[in-house]
Amino acid sequence: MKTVITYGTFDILHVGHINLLRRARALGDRLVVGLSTDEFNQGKHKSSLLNYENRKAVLESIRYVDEVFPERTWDQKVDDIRRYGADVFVMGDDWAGRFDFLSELCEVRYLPRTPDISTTRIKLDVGA
Ligand code: C2G
Repeated sequence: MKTVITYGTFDILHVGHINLLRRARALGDRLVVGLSTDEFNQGKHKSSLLNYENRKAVLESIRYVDEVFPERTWDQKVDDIRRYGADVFVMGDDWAGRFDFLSELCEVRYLPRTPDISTTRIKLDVGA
């Protein structure tokens, strides 16, 4: 069982998120997702429109996602990788280099972001 792990806020889900999740899942047999809690988002200076429970329910309904767990701190990734026995850590390449230290535990992959779409832009477009 090859486990892939990734993290994010996944607010107002869009094709950029789906492309990331689909490609991450294709790297293994299961994908577990660390979903930023509302409190952690404040620490990231990101306010999500949808709260954690809402974002979690949406992610759990996606065929590429096998499990969703809370991301509460920047420092939990090592423990998460060990707990899930993750073989591959995946993020979009806007994070390139930021998590290279995890390569001691598992493969670290940065996948190209999907261009021209972001939750921030969607919020601006709808005046949220
Ligand atoms: N993403 C993407 N293409 C986009 C938008 C997002 O590939 N057009 C990817 C991001 O690179 C990230 C994932 O989708 O890997 C989730 O994006 P966000 O919800 O914006 O997550 P972020 O705020 O980057 O949180 O500890 C890591 C953080 O929790 C990451």
